[in-house]
Amino acid sequence: DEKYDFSAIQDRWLGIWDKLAPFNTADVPADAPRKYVLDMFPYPSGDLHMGHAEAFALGDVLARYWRGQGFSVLHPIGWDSFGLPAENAAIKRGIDPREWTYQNIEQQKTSFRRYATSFDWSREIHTSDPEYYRWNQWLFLEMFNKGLAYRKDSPVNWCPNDQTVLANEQVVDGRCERCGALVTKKKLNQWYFKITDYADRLVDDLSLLEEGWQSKVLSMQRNWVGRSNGADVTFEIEGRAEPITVYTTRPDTLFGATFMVVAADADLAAELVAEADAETRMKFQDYLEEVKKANDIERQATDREKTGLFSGRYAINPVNGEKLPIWISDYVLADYGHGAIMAVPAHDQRDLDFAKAFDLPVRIVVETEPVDGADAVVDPAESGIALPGAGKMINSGKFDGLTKAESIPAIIADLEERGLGHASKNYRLRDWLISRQRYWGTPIPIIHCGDCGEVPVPASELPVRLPESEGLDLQAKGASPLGAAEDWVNVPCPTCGKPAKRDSDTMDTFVDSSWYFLRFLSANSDEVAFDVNEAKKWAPVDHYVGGVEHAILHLLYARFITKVLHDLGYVDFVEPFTALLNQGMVLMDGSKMSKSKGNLVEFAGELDAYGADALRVTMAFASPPEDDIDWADVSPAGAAKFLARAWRISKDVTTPSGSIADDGDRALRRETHRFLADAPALIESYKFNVVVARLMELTNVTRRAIDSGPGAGDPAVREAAEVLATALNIFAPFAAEDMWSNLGFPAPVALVRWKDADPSLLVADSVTAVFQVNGKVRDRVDVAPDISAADLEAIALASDGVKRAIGEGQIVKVIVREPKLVNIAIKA
Ligand code: ANZ
Ligand code: ZN
Repeated sequence: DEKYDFSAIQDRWLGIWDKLAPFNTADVPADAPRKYVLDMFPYPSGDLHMGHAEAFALGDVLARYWRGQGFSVLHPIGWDSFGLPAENAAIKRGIDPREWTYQNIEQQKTSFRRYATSFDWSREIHTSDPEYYRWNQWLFLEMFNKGLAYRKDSPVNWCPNDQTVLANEQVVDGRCERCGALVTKKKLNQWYFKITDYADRLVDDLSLLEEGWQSKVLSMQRNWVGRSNGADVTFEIEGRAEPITVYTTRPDTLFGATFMVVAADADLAAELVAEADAETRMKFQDYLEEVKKANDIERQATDREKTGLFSGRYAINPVNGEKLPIWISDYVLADYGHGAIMAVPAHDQRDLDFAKAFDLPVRIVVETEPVDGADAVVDPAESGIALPGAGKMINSGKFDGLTKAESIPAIIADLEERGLGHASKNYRLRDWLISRQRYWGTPIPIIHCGDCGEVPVPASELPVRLPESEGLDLQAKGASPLGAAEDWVNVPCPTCGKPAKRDSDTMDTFVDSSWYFLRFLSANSDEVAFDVNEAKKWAPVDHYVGGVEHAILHLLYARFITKVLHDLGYVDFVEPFTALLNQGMVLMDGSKMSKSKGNLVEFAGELDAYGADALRVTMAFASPPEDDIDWADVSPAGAAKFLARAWRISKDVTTPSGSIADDGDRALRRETHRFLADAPALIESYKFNVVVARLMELTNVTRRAIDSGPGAGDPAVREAAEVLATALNIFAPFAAEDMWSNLGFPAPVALVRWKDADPSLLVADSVTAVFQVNGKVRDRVDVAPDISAADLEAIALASDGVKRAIGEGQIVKVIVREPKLVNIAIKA
């Protein structure tokens, strides 16, 4: 007997698929049913790893499934090939980042091919190709012209190790996301995208994604934008013409303000102490130095010891005219709200901690119920615990007795009347810093002219190509390496012709990935970034598959740029990804795999050992896709065994193709059609592991039918084998293709439409009806459960056992309880 040989099967079908190119989607008519299935494209930083193996297996399941349902499926692939990892690796090895990058792309391509991912290779993109990044430059200029790209001087997160600016999102617990170095602050003139203009829409449009995205990811997006509602309140300052404005979410606590706090690094702080005594000024300078060492997260930590100093100045509370000392501290952030707060220690924990540290007064202004059976509310000044303050207002003059919900609008109206405040919103979200002082990225298409300022590179001169890296110091300290490319950087001003300089920064690679899903639609066009009609046809993406580590950054930027493109009239939708599948991680012995831990499972090694099919089945079968997979607990060898069993069935079938399944064994047919009926909903709700289990079951019952049932020649066996092949194609494309060929059909099985479930086969097949004559059982017959009373009576009367029992007797009455009983009363 021929044995299941996965590696021979792989070799055979790879060659045939290369010739057929079955997954190219060039000429799909606009009215064909379509799906766009996309995996987050990989960084080419080495070969594919087990994380890729999982994500791309799951994405491919969806792509192949929809093809099997008769859809045209766009399933493209590309590489996110600019960026720091590639550049650092290249520096380490002393070779050109370009060379290193494209070598890795080749390696990953080879692995993808072996993994049988069903991509449309004709649409392959690399973000580091000028054919791609020229459209980053186009996008930048579109945004520049709309006022959505601008430069400003600002303190930026600086990685002293990578010598580059980092976006807030790239700082994790105060450290560089890439290399782990402690991040410091530095002032630089930088390019920004004005994502804050879209803050409300980035929150509000999340409601469009409630069906397709995990609620966890939705709330991460919401929190990142961090919208809050409150009021701006103006406080006069003694001896200063300019008042201070503060942002508060609790204007109802205004009467409880007992001091003010200004962020130590806000300009206002320096200004306030400028006229203080020499000692205060000295103390302030020392303090400021200390503050600069901490990042925003540390500064706001509730368990951080409160530090600060008195500025020597006072503010006036607008509601009661009280004098409030103005303090300076780091727990207030310079770039949130107005960089200053009114402190309400009774009802805000950080303010209370500060008040206790510096012996400042505490005044309760919102009634609170005693908790846990206590007799009375404990004074926060004593307990050290701020009161939540959701009750009625007290100690608040004419507002006493109002609830929180009543008082907030009442106080805001009162302030507004007196010109001292108004309702306001605030966001945690900051504009997107896109400048990078690195080589391996998209050059910013701006020319700086002494006379004309920032001049866009004319569209006809795009792309601004990245100069060769040779001769450039890729590790130039604190400045972009491109600045030293004399021939490249010195150009005439496009407007006035005078000597001018190119901008030497490159773009954050999150710009590249913010719109790449649209580039696939016109991957080979040198006329447009993407064709508007193709976008209408294919986009938004129906299934986007990728790691939850991108739940904030990449998705937020892609959502933002999609809205920008919508407003510019290029796309007719506002959200790029209708449904999002965030796969879990592949772990080893309960922990993350890594070289340093010595628990790294290499994708290539597993591929050699078990083959693509067994790996893919393992990935799908291990757990629901959102859960982590522990590679120590799964069995690719078991998956291979299952595939061998399924494949063997296709070899054993003896009926010719085209034999009529209707004549086949009903029990087996029922199993087959139950699978066909259940699988779509299971796959569409990402229960891939259940579908694999069902295929294993179907394989087993088919084997039993061959060995100890109606036998290999029953048409129902052929039907089951055909369904196994078409369905297995989504998990195990090589084995499925070979099975399909064994069953006598031409390749590729991947484009064969799944058989529809026959509803008549889905009901319980039969029940046993009992026929009695004068209360004595005379016969038993299997009948359809939905048999009619008349049919059942007719069958009963025709039964030999019943006929014998009646003999010459006279029927007086027939009682039919379909489908289970017929009782016939006779007179002898
Ligand atoms: C008085 C008050 C009383 C406050 C109270 C809270 C509770 P979110 O929801 O995050 O927007 N705040 C304002 N600007 C700040 C800054 N630059 N740095 C640190 N804290 C700042 O938080 C808004 C609240 O955070 C504001 O409301 C303010 O404290 C504080 F019982 O004002 B609140
Ligand atoms: Zn000029």
